[in-house]
Amino acid sequence: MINVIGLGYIGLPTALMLGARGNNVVGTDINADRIKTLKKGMVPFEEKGIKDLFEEARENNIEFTTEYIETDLYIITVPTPYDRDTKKIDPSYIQQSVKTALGKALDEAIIVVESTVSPGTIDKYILPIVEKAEEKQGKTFHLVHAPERILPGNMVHELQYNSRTVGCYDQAVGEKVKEVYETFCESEIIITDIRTAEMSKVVENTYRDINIAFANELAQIAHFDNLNVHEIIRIANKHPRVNILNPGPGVGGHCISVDPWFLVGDYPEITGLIKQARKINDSMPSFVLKRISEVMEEKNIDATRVGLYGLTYKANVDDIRESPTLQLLEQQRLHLAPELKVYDPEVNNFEITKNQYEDFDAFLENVDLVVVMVAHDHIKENQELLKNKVVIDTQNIIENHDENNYKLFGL
Ligand code: SAJ
Repeated sequence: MINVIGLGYIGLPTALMLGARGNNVVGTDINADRIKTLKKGMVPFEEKGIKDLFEEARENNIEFTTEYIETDLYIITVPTPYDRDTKKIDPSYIQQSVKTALGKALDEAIIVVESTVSPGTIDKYILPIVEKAEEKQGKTFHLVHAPERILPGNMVHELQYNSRTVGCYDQAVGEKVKEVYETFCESEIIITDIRTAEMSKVVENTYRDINIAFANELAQIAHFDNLNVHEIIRIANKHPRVNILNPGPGVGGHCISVDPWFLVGDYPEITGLIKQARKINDSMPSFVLKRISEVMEEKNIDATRVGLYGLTYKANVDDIRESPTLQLLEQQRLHLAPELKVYDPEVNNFEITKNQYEDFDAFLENVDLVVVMVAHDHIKENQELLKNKVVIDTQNIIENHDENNYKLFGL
């Protein structure tokens, strides 16, 4: 029996996938409302393919509860919050779940931590808890770190086809965990030590942050010199060894904008590049704000007639954590400015910002300048509705603007 602890964006798809592939799974979450929703067979968030996966897992009798169960395999997928000022992670959720699991665990049980942690966390904050429990209970427990590696928006597919890393202290334990992951993972599963597993996970997200920062810096350079950054990138990417990413209004989500700080925090003297990349990406919402004020001035538009399209941190998801739009609104608040109007078709909570619209038509009626912050399919499919608007397209998705007479500005 596998007990998956923490049924959020990562834990729920993981539990469902394990269940769907014939494992006995119990999913545990401290949030009683979430458990109630799951017991009714409802998925608490949108994700491609998750409903079908849920059905398959239910056919295999997956269970949900607020309790930890007595078993020999726990998979911990609780969040790792971080302090916004010190950038240090707060391992307390992981510590608490490991402690509770150890209170129930059978002798020789394996505890797999999937949550992303800053390198060194397992040795420093989790291992001592396990050793203490072993001593107290006279049992043996095993710790494994198998960082999750799935892209929100494509989780079900990536769970199955992405390669995985299993970090362990003991090769035989790693092999056992690998066998479990092999029930659903069709790609390579690499066994390594715990510190290498921790570091490689953080490095993956840092790599992406640095590459996005390069694209964003190019956008700022191109704007300074009145050049089209997208055309420059399109041409440069024809080179066989060049693959520049897309500039945008910033980097959001709970991964790429967070993990690089772990390295900066731990190695402050030797992470100049990583820190600079973070700074560039964090500067993008302010850059967009500056672009808005330039265009308002040029087109003689009042701030009350400016609307931001998109609140989520990326296209076609409903997750708003650390989103560039929220960062931009935060900048506005710091300057004591009234918040701009906002609309997002993916977001069902209408209390996120003050001037948030539920209805796209009403939003359009009330704005003259639309700033496309997120490349949702919805706006790609409805772009003719922007015809009589001035548009700042931070995502480079509005097409044929000349024919349709858009007054279009880029980043
Ligand atoms: N972005 C750009 N330009 C680009 C690509 C992305 O501005 O060319 C922005 C997005 O709009 C978004 C942010 O970057 O705001 C991050 O989006 P993303 O889709 O690149 O990644 P995440 O944060 O959703 O998920 C990442 C993934 N990591 C990598 O691709 C290395 C995922 O595989 C990880 O599992 C996840 O972080 C995690 O949990 O760590």
